[in-house]
Amino acid sequence: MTVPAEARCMLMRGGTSKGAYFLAEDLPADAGARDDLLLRVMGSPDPRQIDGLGGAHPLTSKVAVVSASADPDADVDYLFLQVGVDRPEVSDRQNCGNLLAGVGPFAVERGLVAAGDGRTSVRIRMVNSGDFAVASFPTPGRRVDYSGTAEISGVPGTAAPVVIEFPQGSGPLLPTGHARDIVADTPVTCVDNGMPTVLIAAASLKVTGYESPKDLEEDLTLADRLREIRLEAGKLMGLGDVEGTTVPKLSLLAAPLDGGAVMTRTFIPVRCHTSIGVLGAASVAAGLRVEGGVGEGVARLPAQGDRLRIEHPSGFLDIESGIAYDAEGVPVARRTAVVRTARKIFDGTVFARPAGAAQHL
Ligand code: NQM
Repeated sequence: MTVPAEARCMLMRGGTSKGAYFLAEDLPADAGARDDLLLRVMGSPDPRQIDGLGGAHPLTSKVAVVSASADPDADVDYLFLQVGVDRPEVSDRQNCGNLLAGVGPFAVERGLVAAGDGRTSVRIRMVNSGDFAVASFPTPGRRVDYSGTAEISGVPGTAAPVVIEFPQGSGPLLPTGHARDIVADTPVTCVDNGMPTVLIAAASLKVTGYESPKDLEEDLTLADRLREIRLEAGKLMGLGDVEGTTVPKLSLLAAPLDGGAVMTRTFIPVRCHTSIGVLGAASVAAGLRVEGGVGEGVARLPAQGDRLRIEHPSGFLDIESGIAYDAEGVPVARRTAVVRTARKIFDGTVFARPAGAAQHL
């Protein structure tokens, strides 16, 4: 297998994550060769990722692969790859709604989509799940303008808003078929509105849900409980053995502190998120609305409207998300919408660490 030593790459912040964006044609077509290159580009495996682009955290060890779409309902295909930090793994088992925020601007920058005069909408097929999203963002003078006044918690300063809308997803909202399951002696709601997520009342794990991510990560008893719950819930959700995968995520729920609907601490799945993922928040929001779910008695849902404020360790994420019940009484997600921001950080050629310095699985 010959793996190239360099590739054209754009580093972007997408929402509260950061990742390397590539055109599919700029990476090897063979998935093994591609993953080998990406590990070396990111500097993995190494807890500091010192010899690559990665930022030593799952939220900054991400890759977006973008190409023109053959699907008549999409302009571009977006494949998300999570690159392990200290493990030589590249996973396509999950989506990322944060890097998604950079996909439309990147598609315009690379000439895959022609910019509109003023605003551009890009229809995106998320290859990992087969779901669709539409991202729209300002393009004055037919160029992407990253500057603006939108603010998102977890990112300093302001930037241009990227409005992302998700029509109804393709899979069941409740993958186990129940609003509530008992998993490893713990009541949970398993939900998937774009990100398979296990909702758990923080109190049922004997934590408050207001601890810092660092304190929660250092709680080894909690880590064991979460691992046990995740393995069992993964099976119930039809995901099989999830020991080595990044889904499902786990969101601990507590009463809101600042006027929102709920406070969250989300494990992705071992590290505790410093905010919350976009699709993770979409899943929490939909899960809170399910009658009989574990959010009941914890969350405070607004009396009307689809907008919910999900509180998290660095602020909040506002999301529009509603559910409806079908003729059989099964809850289904309706449209979800969110505002993110994104920014081009650099564009150029990335030089990968030489082969042989790490072992590829
Ligand atoms: O849920 C982190 C992130 C994510 C995923 C993760 C995401 C999403 O914050 O849509 O964006 O859950 O691994 O980037």
